[in-house]
Amino acid sequence: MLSKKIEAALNGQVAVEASSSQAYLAMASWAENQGLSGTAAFLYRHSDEERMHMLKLVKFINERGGKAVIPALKQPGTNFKSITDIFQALLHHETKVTQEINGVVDTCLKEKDYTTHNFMQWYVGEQIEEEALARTLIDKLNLIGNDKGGLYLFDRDLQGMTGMASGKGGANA
Ligand code: OFO
Repeated sequence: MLSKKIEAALNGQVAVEASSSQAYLAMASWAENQGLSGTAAFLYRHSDEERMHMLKLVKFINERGGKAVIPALKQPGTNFKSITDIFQALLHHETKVTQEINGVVDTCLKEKDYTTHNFMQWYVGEQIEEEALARTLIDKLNLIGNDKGGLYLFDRDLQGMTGMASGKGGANA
């Protein structure tokens, strides 16, 4: 049985994951309208993964005797200057998500809820991968600069790349 504090912390994280999914959906749509179909495909997948992160929390809360709260969402940012701008915003967003996850983990330790602490470790691991991948993509974009050919190849590479979770966690974990 979840304590009220843990239930509230997990529901807070439900809202964070839902707004991440929404934010990446807006980025995917922007990329699609720019003709960056590989980037769009990558971001659509990433948005789906964030939704799965949210669902995983919803199910855990309900299974543990709590009540998951499905939140209302604010409209995400839609004005991006460039593809680099997108990935910088994504990294910035993920860094904030990591802080939120660390906050939940901290609450688990304070409440001595080791079951939820264990459950949250999956999210801790996921964040390491997501931040690392976002940094790698930003580094590549910085190397490419304004080279159109490089950008074309970058976009094509993203087409086949599985989402931020590199296919090992994500939807089915
Ligand atoms: Fe990108 O993060 Fe979910 O957890």
